[in-house]
Formats: sequence, structure tokens, C-alpha cells
Amino acid sequence: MIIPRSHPRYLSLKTREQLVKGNRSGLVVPEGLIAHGRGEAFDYILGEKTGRSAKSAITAAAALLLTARRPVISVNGNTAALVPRELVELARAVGGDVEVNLFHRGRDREMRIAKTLMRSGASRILGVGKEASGRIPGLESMRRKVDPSGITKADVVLVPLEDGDRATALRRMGKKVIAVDLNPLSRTARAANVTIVDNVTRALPLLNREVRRLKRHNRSRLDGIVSGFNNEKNLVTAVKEITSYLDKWNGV
Ligand code: PTJ
Repeated sequence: MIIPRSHPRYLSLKTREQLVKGNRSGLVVPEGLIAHGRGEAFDYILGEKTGRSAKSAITAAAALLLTARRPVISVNGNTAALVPRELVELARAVGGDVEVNLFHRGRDREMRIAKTLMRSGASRILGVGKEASGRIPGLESMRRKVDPSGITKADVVLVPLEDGDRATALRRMGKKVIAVDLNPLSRTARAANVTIVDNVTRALPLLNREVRRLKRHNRSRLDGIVSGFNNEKNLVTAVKEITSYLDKWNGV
């Protein structure tokens, strides 16, 4: 489908089209389309822009990734369809790995996602096939399957578009979790150490830019950014951003 650039909802329609295409080519599960719909609804009441709270979380996430010993960028179907290049660029910039981790795991889809990431510049992809022989304790879903040289060993894991349980399980394993979730009320948002309440399509390019900017800073400055960030408070700010955006429509 050709979407005219002049269409007032061009970006939103383009994103939908990317996911539909991803679904037809076997990257995205139908459930991923539903999940995107929920995300869109939250994005709408956020004013479809990156708010102050998201910007603070992006800075904290960049500092956390830059100070990590073994950062891992976890990739699912939706993110592989929407921001593959940005995810690979991020992993490279922070000296981390890219790992495929799926809720609806299937050999064919793992391979397709890995291929997409390779085409986007990745040189090695973890978590595919037999490589996902590790397990996250206390997790029943397919997301429990992880790569022993990736998420198992990681100290910081970025989990864009998560389903909730894994963020909690990763925290139990002592890992620091960064989530990207348009829903500030979700279990993932509340379980993560740093939650970026923003669309992955906006957040990932901004996160890469922030990593490039913060790379110039020394370790103690970066540690200071991380310790000065409070996720709970930042989520309250995100909810306030939604309510004040809605107030505008009330004429308040
Ligand atoms: O590819 P798989 O098999 O790993 O499956 C991926 C999905 C997304 C289907 C799976 O993780 C899932 O079911 O997720 P949930 O529980 O529906 O949660 C997805 C969360 O992501 C929701 O809170 C949405 O608001 C949010 N979300 C959806 N689209 C975006 C988003 N957040 C940021 N950017 C988006 N584009």
C-alpha cells in the first residue's frame, strides 16, 4: 500500500504498514498487531511525542548501557519489524550483543528475525535455535529460553515491548532492566529499573543519539546519572503528562 506523505497520520500509517508487512513475511505474530494497537492507544493520549519523562529515562538508559559490563539488547518480532537498524546500532555503540527472545517462539520466525538483524548490520545474533539453551528461573513462557552467553550472563538487558513476567524474572536474577513501553501502567513498566514511556520508533533513534552524546562523559558522571534516576517517580511524571495532555481537550 502506498501512503501519501502528505497524509496527516503518515507516520502512524507507515508504522502499521511495517508491522503488517512484518506479519506477512513471518516476523511479527498476529498478537503483535494487537499489542501494537494497545500501544497506539497510549501513544495517542501521550500526544504522539516524546515527553519529558521519556527523555529523562532515555538519558538514564544510555548511561546504564554505557556503564554495563555485558549489555544485551533483546529483540522480538515487533521490534525487528520496526527498528532493526537502530537496535543493531545500539548494541554496537554500547559494546553489547543482540539476542532474539520471543514470547511466541518458533524456529522459522527466530531465523527470519536473525536474518533481518544481519541484513541490518549485525555480525552475530544470540538466542537462535539450540543456542537458547539457558533458562530464566521461575518463568513458564517461551521467553524463559535464553542464550547462556547472552541474557544469562548479561548485567543490563534492554527489553523493548515486553510481556511483563520476564522483566520481573530478570530483576530476580539481579539484572538491571530497561524497558520501552507506551503503557506506563504495565507490569513491565513498573518492574523495570528504567522505563522509557515512548514509541520504540521514536525512542530508539533518541537513545542512540544519547549514547553518542554521553560516550564523552566519564564513569562517575554516568554512575551519577543512573543513581539519580527514580523509575517510580518518572512513571508518575509520565502519567501526569497524559493527564495534562487530556486536560487540554477538556479546556482546563
Ligand atoms: O514477538 P513475540 O513473540 O515476542 O511477541 C511480541 C508481543 C508484543 C506480541 C508480546 O511481547 C506481547 O504480547 O506483548 P504485550 O503483553 O501485548 O505487551 C506489549 C506492550 O508493548 C504493551 O504494553 C503495549 O502498550 C506496548 N507497545 C506496543 N507497541 C509499542 C509499545 N511500546 C512502545 N512502542 C510501540 N510501538
